[in-house]
Amino acid sequence: MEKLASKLAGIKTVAIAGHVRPDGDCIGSCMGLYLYLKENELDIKCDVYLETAKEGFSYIKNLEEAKQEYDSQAEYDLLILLDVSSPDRIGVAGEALKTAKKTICLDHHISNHGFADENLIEPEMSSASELLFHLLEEEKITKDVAEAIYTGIASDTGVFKYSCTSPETMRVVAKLMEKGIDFSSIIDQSFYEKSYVQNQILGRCLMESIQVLDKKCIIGCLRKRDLDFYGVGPKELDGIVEQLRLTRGVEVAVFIYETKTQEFKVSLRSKSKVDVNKIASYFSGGGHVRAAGCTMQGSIYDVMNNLLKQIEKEIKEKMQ
Ligand SMILES: [Mn+2]
Repeated sequence: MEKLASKLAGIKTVAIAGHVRPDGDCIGSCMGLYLYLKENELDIKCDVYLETAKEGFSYIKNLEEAKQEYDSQAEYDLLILLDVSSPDRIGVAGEALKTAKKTICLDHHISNHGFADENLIEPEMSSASELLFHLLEEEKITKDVAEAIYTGIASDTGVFKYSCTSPETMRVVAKLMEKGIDFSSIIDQSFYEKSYVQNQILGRCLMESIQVLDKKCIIGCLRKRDLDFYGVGPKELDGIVEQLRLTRGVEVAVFIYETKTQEFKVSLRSKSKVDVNKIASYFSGGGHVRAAGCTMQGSIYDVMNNLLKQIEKEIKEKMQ
């Protein structure tokens, strides 16, 4: 693969940007590239834009330098977008797509149609971070850069277990490990660690969960009053549905939380057979075969009844 350096001739200013509500891959790839350019391209002035710096990623060097607001006076020779699948998903630096002299997009989403001047889209790769690795010169990747890229790969592969993890992903990961990174601590901090209240609300939801449909389906539900009691928002409910899914014998996991009176957000996961995208789509939501979601109106009893009818239909169809 042609290295990024070949695209930097004559470039004096670079803006790096990711997508709205940045995840681990977005933060890891943006910061990895930012640190790499700062360390190796001393003539280039570089800014990185990330909407929010999520808690848990504070070990990434210079993360505090990421800008959360776009300076409309700024002019860049080059805008590099990472993990951004469409123009409307560019976070704070959306304006730069029009004003930068040249734009490059590095991405791995199959849905990316190529909206930048130059587009490097590799849907076979686990993450934008894995793609970025191939564009950098390996010997110039320092431990700090390796930590950021490793974070991105670990995040998008669900710590190397999702089907997007390839043997090539693991070869890249091996090279990052050789840079001396503390991979155990990175995985703990960026992926598994929860705040105390997050653990409390997870426990509460698991404790009150119920198994239905011959124990093939598990449902966990949190009401608005529970969320208010613990003082948690939707962002802090990540991972609950995944824990429900890991219940032995369960095929479909459902996590429901109340957003306002008579309105519920529903997350669906399946293990190996049921197409939860089909179920979510029935209720005007969507997602993937094994992970999908929708918003539903009505009382909690209506929501559960309507959902369970569709889940039962799918389970009967796929599991008999
Ligand atoms: Mn990604």
